[in-house]
Amino acid sequence: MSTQQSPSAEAPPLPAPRDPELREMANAVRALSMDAVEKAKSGHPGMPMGMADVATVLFKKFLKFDPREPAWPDRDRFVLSAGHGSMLLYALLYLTGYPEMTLEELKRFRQLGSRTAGHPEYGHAPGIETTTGPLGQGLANAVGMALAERIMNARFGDELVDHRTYVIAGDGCLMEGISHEAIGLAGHLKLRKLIVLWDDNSVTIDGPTGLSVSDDQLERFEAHGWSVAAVDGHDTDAVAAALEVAQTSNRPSLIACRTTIAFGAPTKAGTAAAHGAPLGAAEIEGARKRLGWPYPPFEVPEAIRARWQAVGARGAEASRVWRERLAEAPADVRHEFERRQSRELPAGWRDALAAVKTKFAADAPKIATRQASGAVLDALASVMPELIGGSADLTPSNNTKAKSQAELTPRNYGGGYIHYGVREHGMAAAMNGLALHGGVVPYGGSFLIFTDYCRNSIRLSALMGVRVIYVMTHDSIGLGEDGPTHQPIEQLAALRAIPGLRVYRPGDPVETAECWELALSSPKVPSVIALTRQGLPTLRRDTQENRSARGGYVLAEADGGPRAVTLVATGSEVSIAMSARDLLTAKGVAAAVVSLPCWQLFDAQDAAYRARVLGTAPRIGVEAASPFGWERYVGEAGTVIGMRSFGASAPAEDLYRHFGITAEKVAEAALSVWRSS
Ligand SMILES: Cc1ncc(C[n+]2csc(CCOP(=O)(O)OP(=O)(O)O)c2C)c(N)n1
Repeated sequence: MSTQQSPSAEAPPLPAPRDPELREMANAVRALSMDAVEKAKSGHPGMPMGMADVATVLFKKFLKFDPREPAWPDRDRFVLSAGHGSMLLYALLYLTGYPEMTLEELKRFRQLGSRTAGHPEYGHAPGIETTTGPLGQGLANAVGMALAERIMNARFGDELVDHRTYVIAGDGCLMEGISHEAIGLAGHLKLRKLIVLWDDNSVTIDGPTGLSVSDDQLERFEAHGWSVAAVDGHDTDAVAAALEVAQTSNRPSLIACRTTIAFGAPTKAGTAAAHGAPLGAAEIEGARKRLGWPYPPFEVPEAIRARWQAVGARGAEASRVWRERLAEAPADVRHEFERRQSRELPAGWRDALAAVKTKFAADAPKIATRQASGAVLDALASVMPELIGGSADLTPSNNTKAKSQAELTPRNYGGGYIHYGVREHGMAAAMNGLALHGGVVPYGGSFLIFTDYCRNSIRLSALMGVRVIYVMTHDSIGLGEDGPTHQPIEQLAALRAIPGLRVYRPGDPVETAECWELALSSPKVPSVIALTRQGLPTLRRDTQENRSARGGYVLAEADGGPRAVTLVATGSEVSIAMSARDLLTAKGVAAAVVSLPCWQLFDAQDAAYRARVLGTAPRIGVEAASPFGWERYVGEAGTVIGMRSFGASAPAEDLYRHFGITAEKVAEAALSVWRSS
């Protein structure tokens, strides 16, 4: 007989719960979480076990949702920002009866093709409101969701839009820099229907939080204009009381919930050991004993299941009544609401855009593409009420504010323009939240160089497939005197490497209008539109077809004979290529110019089209950026006129000359390639 003590014998008994029924419900979440992580042999049991009591109170008493109508527009949003605790969310969705979150899915936790991915992924199952995992992102998405609610409420009123956004965030979320931007923005905008439940368990991966952080989170949030409260996260009455108070606050609310990570586990509770690894059979057995959960893995007794199902059924009546209200709303209001929910754009937007494009082609202005973009926005904003613009404090540089757009402020959520402040990352993550919420189409500006500051949010736009439009100006050394800290070099290549993201770099005003049309017309695709600071000539005078839609096209075919050389360029370098073509033509060398405003769209064309555009003559790539990636268009041995170092501080024209990105240099390179071909 073994003399080894079982873990439960060593651990003190758990204090009696405030409400045994709620504790049993929470224990169902705990057991499913430990079992799923154990079966997957990977995952994070600690956080779901620690926050099970808090989540049970939230779902049972507060959250407005209806598993049978998971897309109900007026549902409360629940965001699990601490995405590593994904089993908490999956268990809740299963227990409350989301039809697609079956027990089988819980058993397939973290397996290929399951809905129960390692971290919650938007689109895998209804009820997963956003993709979380990179800490802090969910919290910052939630700011966008809560803001979208206020925007839609300003337009459609309490009858149709009146819901809250709840977040569970961990120590990690609050340590990440993005949380600073997010909570500052939420406090400033007085997003009173945003409620954050902080899993205040004082444990991260490395050990106790005392190893790395001594922030007073309550004072911190308070300083940002939030209401704050601190409760024992295992005292369900206290959690409920704090949530009750938060409902009435006129500011966003933080509730610090003091919890024990892996609550119930006999030896690992309260320690980092429970954070991110299966508990192991003995520890699970001990936890079952301590929690008073004698049931086999993945089994929830009928009585407890029934209690959870009642929670899931609680919102059905409210959702039915809401649908009735929508049906009874005046037809124009209902149609507008439904149109915006369906992500369909209003009649007239393409005409408005076509009018600007036609004017560009007729007037042939020499303007920066950021100015052209500004003119496009002026035309669109008045016909697209869902367009919500903004900039991270570069409004006059990004040309992102349309003349008709009023400022969005806590006193006017009906405004269409957000001053995000110097918060690129917060802006990008909030835009993801705006897009995910629905009813609005967000775009926001900064300098292209600062896409590095918000890259993870851009990546998540692409991973989730949401229509967020990043208007990124000052897209090369062409920005001039601000110098190498501001001049993007590798950013285009880095953005093009993100799967599913469309990176547009229009070469003139007409292409700028075309790229905007493309970005808006794809409801499940995020876009970066890279725009110049410097003026560019209008190259395109034809407007019938959106030629940018194929990603690349022959802007100017070779004159007087078959192509001797093809110059392939993007953005501001298309006009340089056109001038080089003139120089080459004068020397009797027939050069074609291909404009390539969107690599992703060009790569998606059939091989015959791409071959026709690129031709068989030697090719030169021209782009004032890192040549990384250009080999696919010019060949392994091909020539790229680009940037092989950081830039420098000087007027733009001097820089172009200094770095050899001129029509003369392009023509020279073309001649040498042609001669040796
Ligand atoms: C941006 C980011 N950095 C690092 C990680 C890796 N990571 C996952 S969980 C975690 C610790 C989080 O601690 P906490 O929020 O307290 O969660 P708990 O230990 O309570 O589960 C870290 C560093 C991550 N997911 N995202």
